Amino acid sequence: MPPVITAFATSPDRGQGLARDMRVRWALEEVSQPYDVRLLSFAEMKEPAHLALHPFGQIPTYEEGDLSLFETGAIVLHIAEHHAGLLPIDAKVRARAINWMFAALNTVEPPILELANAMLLESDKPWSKERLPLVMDRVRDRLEQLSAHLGDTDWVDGKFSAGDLMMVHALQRLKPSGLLDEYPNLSAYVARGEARHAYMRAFAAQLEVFQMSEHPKSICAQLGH
Ligand code: GTB
Repeated sequence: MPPVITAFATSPDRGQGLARDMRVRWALEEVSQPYDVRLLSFAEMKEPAHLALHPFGQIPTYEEGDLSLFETGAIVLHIAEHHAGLLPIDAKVRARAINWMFAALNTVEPPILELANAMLLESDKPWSKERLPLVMDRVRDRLEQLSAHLGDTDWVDGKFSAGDLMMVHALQRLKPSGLLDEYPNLSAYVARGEARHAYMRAFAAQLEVFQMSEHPKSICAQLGH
């Protein structure tokens, strides 16, 4: 039985790859593992059956036999540890790749999420205009540092790894802000991630869910299901 992940039945980004099941789909595609998807409405995410899998009522989750995981960092690490392709064999290089997964999640992503919240949820607040530049500068600090580290290399530490997967996905969230364009090597880094075949397969699968929810009949006909 393939693992089962959960995802939005109707993603707010209209299936554009920003919801976090994308990380898990991408990781599974990188290691060529098939998977099934259970789609959830927002209401179903807060019901006891899902809360038993994810105490915070979010997607994605990952079920494999009697193992059930939540948090994309833990899920992608689990996949990478059990299948070749996302973590180097050499113990020290492997540890450094995991180091970059944590850097993506704990150091780079938090100010990016703060900015997304500021732009999406706080723009009507009287203090929003004054606060936004501060939040943007906190993101710039991290981008400056990451850009300096990356220089003209393709990936953060040698070959593509789970560290790059998490980093690229965290950075993608910045696209509407325009901040990524201020760092051409980071824009190119994200584009390199998006050009990977595994990424494209994961993206297409996520987009298909949204299209099916909008136009179930015409998409089914196109896909021949
Ligand atoms: N730390 C957790 C992880 O990495 O797994 C965070 C999981 C998470 O934030 N899940 C979100 C969720 O379930 C979906 S991905 N939210 C519903 C809730 O909390 O009630 C976050 C997300 C949602 C929508 C967009 N978008 O539309 O652009 C982008 C990202």
